[in-house]
Amino acid sequence: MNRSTVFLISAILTALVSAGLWTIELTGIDLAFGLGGEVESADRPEVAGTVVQASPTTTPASSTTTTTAPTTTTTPPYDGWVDPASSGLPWSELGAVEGLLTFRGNPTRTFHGRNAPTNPTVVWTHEIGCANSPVGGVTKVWCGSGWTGQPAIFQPPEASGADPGTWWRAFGGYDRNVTFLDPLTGEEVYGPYQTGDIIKGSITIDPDGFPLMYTGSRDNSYHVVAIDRPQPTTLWKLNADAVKPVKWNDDWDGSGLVIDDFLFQGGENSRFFIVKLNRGYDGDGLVTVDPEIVFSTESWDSELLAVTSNEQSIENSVAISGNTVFFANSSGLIQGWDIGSIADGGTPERVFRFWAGEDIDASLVIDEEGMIYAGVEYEKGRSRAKELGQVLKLDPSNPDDPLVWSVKANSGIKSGVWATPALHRDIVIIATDDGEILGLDRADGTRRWVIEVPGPTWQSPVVVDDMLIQGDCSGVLRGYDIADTSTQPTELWSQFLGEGCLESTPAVWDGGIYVGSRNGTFYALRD
Ligand SMILES: [Ca+2]
Ligand SMILES: [Ca+2]
Ligand SMILES: [Ca+2]
Ligand SMILES: [Ca+2]
Repeated sequence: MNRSTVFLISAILTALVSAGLWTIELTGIDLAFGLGGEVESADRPEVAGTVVQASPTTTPASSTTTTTAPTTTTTPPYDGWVDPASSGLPWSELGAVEGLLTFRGNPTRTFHGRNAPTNPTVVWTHEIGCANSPVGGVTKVWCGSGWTGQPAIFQPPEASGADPGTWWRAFGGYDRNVTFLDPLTGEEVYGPYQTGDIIKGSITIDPDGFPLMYTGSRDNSYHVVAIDRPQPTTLWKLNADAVKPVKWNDDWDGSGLVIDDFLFQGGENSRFFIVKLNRGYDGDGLVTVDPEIVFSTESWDSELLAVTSNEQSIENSVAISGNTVFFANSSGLIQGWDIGSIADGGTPERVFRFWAGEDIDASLVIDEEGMIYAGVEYEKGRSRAKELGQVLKLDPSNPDDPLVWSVKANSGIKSGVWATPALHRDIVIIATDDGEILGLDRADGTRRWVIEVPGPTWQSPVVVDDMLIQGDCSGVLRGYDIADTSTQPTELWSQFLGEGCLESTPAVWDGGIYVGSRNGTFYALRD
C-alpha cells in the first residue's frame, strides 16, 4: 500500500465519518506524507474494518420540492503506485507537498500549474547567461534555457528562513546552474547550484517535503542535492557509467520521479534506473540520503537493435500510472515496466512494448483511463514512422494491439514532435516542429483545430484554467481561450518577450507565468 492509497482511504474515511456513516479510531492510520515525513513501505497502515456502501438516503419530498441527498460513492481505495484517476490533478492530490514539483507536475505528466493570469505583462526579468557545451566535439555556446527547462515552484525549506507562504521558482539552465528566484522580484534567493555542464531538463523537488532537489546535466550525472544548507550541496550522483552496458551518450535530460522513497529515472546512456533513496535526517537535522540502485535495465532489446541503431537514449521524463512506469527511447521504443512488487524487493517486469519507429524525446502523458499519448520525431524517414505517424494514442491494457489511433504530423525529414502533449477536456494538444499547434479529439484523433506559429515549436503546450499558453520561436508568448474545445481557439493576449526561441516549458502559478528563453533571459509575467 502506498501513499496514494493511504490518502484515498483517509479521504473516504473522513468523508464517511463527517457524514456520520462510519466510526473508526483513526489513530491507527499514519498519514506521514507531509513535510519531513518518510513513508516506509514496511509501515503499512492497517485499517480495521471494511469501508461499507452507504445507503443512499432520500429526504422525504415536501409538497413543493424534491431533494435527493448526494449519494456517497465508495469507490474502492486505489491499491497501487499512482491512481490513474489522478491524471490532470496536482501531485498534492496523491499526498505530495504542494507545488509544481517536476516536469509537467505529476507522475502522469499532466499537471500544468494553477491560476493563470488573464492579461499578463512582463513584471521582471533575470539574466540566465550562457555557457559552452560541445556537440560532436565542436564547441557550441548555449544561452538561457531550452527544451524542456520547465521551472519548479515550491515552498522553500524551513532552514532557508524564508517567510511562510513564499514560493520559490527554480530551474536548470544553459549557464550550467540551477537558479533559485524570488517570485516577486526575480532576485536570486539561494544558490545557484552549479553543475559541470549545461542543464536541458527540468528539475524535480522532493514531493514528500524532504529538502532535496534532483537535477540532470550534460555533465554525465543525475544529481541529488540538499537545499537545507547555506549552499546547495551534492549528496549523491548517479553517473552514466554506474551500470553497464550503455549506449549512445551520458547526459541526463529527463525529470526524475520520486515516489515512496524510490527515484525513477532514465538516462541518455540508454538505461532506466530505480533507486531506493533511503532519505532521512542526521543528528543535526540535515537531510541525508543513502541511495542504492535497486533496478536498472537496458532501454533496447535485440528486436529493436535489429531494425534501428546505437541511438537508444532515454531523454524524456518517465511517467507512472497504476503500477507501471512508462518511458520511450531515441529509437522510438515505448515500454512499460510493472513496479508493483519493488517495495517488497521484487523485480520489475516489462509488460508493455510498442515500437513507434523514431526518436521520442517528448514525455509520454497518461490520461485517467491509463491511455498513453506520445509525440514522435521524424528524423530518419523510417517506413515504420512514415506509416504510423507522429502522434499516437496507445492502450496499454491491450498490449497485443495497443494502437487506438495515430496521426501524421511531419513535413518531411527532420520534423515531427519534440514537445510533450497536453491533455485538456476531450482533446489532446500537440505542438509540432513545423510550428503547428494541433487540437485533436482524444477519442479518435480527428483534428478539431490548428494554430500556426513560427516554429520550431519545442515548447510544450501549457493549459491552466481553460487557457492554452504557448510560446513560439520568434519570442512571442500567447494565451488562447480553449474552454470550448470544438471551436478554433481565440487569442486572449500576446506578449513579445524578446528575440529568441521560447523552447522551454512555462510554469504557471498563482497569477504568474515563468519561462526562460534561448536568448539568455528568464521572464516573469503577471496581470
Ligand atoms: Ca555529457
Ligand atoms: Ca540530450
Ligand atoms: Ca532523442
Ligand atoms: Ca532526436
